[in-house]
Order: sequence, then structure tokens, then C-alpha cells
Amino acid sequence: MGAVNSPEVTRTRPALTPADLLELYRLMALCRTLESACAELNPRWFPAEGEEATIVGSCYGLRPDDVVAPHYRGPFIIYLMRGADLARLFGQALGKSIGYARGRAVPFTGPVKVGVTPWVAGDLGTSLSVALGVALSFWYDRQMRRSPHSPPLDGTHPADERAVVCTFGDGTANRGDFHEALNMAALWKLPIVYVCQNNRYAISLESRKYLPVATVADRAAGYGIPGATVDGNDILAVHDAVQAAVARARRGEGPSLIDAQTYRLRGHWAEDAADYRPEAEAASWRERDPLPRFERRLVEIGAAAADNLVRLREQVAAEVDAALDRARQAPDAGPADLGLDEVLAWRG
Ligand SMILES: Cc1ncc(C[n+]2csc(CCOP(=O)(O)OP(=O)(O)O)c2C)c(N)n1
Ligand SMILES: [Mg+2]
Repeated sequence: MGAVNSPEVTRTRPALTPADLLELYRLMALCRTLESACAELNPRWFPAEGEEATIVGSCYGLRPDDVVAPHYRGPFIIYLMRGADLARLFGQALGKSIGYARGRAVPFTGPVKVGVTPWVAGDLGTSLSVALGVALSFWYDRQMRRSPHSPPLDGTHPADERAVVCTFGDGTANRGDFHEALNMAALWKLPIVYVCQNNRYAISLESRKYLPVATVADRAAGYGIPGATVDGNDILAVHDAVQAAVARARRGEGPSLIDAQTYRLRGHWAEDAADYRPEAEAASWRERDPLPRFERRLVEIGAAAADNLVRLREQVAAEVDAALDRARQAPDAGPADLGLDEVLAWRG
């Protein structure tokens, strides 16, 4: 059975401006460049090349007071979109003292101050529960403001419309945390959008060996929430579907589940040659690479000239080089960065 594409999720949003389209392209190019830099630095980096349309499209256009709980593959571009500093993110990947967690957490975690959830564990699925907690806190604030004991509301409070976007992998969708989180979110109509960054693999296992349904979005019916599959290599399709689901969450109508179908162009880790995948399969997905695809579309619709896009890519490459230099020159995180003084109190 294919997923029923609920109208709540597939309804078209207002058009993006030409400036938005260029920004989406710049962000995708930045994502690709910084991911390949991280993969070069660390053979155990989880490269996101090929998944940029899903990653950027899901998180573009959110409000600063929304919260994103990102998948571990490709979170840096999301942190940047929310206001993080690229050199500090590279510092994070390199275990430098300028890294946001100063060597104290998994390298792909991000700064909570920009409205993202931290990675509290490398255990897959736990991030869905943390995201659920954030959505619950938004819901709770809303209930408190509407309680008969609160002062009367003067129109809708903007904070009542905050939403959470939670992205995760297709393998992670089989964790118990996924089912518990979606069940509770559906029951209480929590303001959260679940986006499966479905790259068809969990390490070397292909999804047909662990997914008994055609798409992850088929599971939405089991929770009584809208579900939709989208072409995860088409940034506008992803953005449209997620924004429609976010609007629904803001209206207090509850969660949605979107399966964005994409492909991991590289291995699970940077050093993984991914030779367990048929070459023809990888080749067919390389033809659907979201970056050149969006580039062709921008040129076709007259939103950008090809040379403009080349210049944008050059600017992105220079930005990544400069940030990387700054991170490399920073001191390594050392014992002082462990911050024992922040977690232990000594009695003399
Ligand atoms: C609870 C748990 N089980 C297993 C692992 C080991 N593991 C790390 S990444 C990964 C694959 C996850 O696949 P998916 O969710 O599809 O994300 P992708 O790597 O494809 O982006 C697995 C099984 C883990 N980190 N946590
Ligand atoms: Mg996967």
C-alpha cells in the first residue's frame, strides 16, 4: 500500500520569492561543501551528500522561536540556518575548545541557544523523545495561557504558534521511541512535524529488509494523523509539504508525518565505500542529485543565470575554507574544557 497523501500536508504554500530561491540554493551548496570538508577531516563523519534538499527544505522558513530536532546526518547546515557560527561548528567536529560542546558531546551536536535540541545520546530514537518534550512544553504553555485562572488573552499569543520540526532516518523510524512519540503527539495534538530523511539504508541494510510498509508515511494512519511522501530530492516539494504541516501544527491541529525520499550518495561513514549497494542504483540516484537538479530549475525559470550560481558556489567555498582555517588554529579541547567545575561542587 502506498501512503495516502493527506491534503493537510500536500496543500501548496504561498510562493517563495526569487531571493528565497537563491538562498535555498546557497544553503544547499553550503551544506554540500561543509559536509565534504567534515568527511575529509573525520573518516567517521556521517556525510549528508545527496540529502541536502530534504535537510534544507525541511528547516527553511521556520521562526526563530521554533525548535528543530535534527537527524545526525547533516545537522550543521541546520545549526547555521538557525544562527550558529561555522568555525565553531568545525571546531566541534575537530574536538577544539571553540566547539560548542568543547569536546564534551558527540561532534554533530549543536548549540541549544539557536533553537535546536542537543544530542543527549548517540542512541538513535532518543532525539524523537526530546523533540516530543519540546512540543509538549509549547502545548503546555498554550494551555496555561488559556486556563480560566490566567488573565484573559488579548488575541492569539505568538508563542502559542511555536512548532517543532523533528528529522530522523528511515532506520530510526523502527525504534520504539518513534512509536511512543508519534502516539503521544497525535493523542495530545502536539505542534510537531516529523520528517523522515529516508535515504533507503541503515548502515549497509536496505530499507526493504526492515520496513514492512511501502513508505514510513504509511504509519501515519496508525496514529490518525496526516502522512505524505515527497520527493526528497526536490527542495521545493519538501519545503512545501513541511510548511503546510508546520502551519497545521501552529493552528493547534496536531502532528504530521512526512517521508522525504532521498538517497545517501556516499557511504554510511566517510570511509565506507558502500560497495554493498548495486552500482546501477547509486548511478540512477546520482542523476537525481538535488543540487544540479535545482540549479537547472533555477536557470530554466529565469530565477538565476548560470554564472551567478557559479559565483555563489565560489563564495560558499571561500566561506568554508576561512571557517576551517579558524577552527584548525584554535586550541584542542583539554581537561580545562571538561568543565568539572560546572557539574561538581567541592566541599573543602
Ligand atoms: C539504538 C541504536 N541502535 C543502533 C545504532 C547503530 N547505528 C548507528 S547509525 C545506524 C543507522 C541508522 O539509519 P537511519 O536511521 O536510516 O539513518 P542514516 O544513517 O541512514 O541517515 C545504526 C543502526 C545506534 N546508534 N543506536
Ligand atoms: Mg537511512
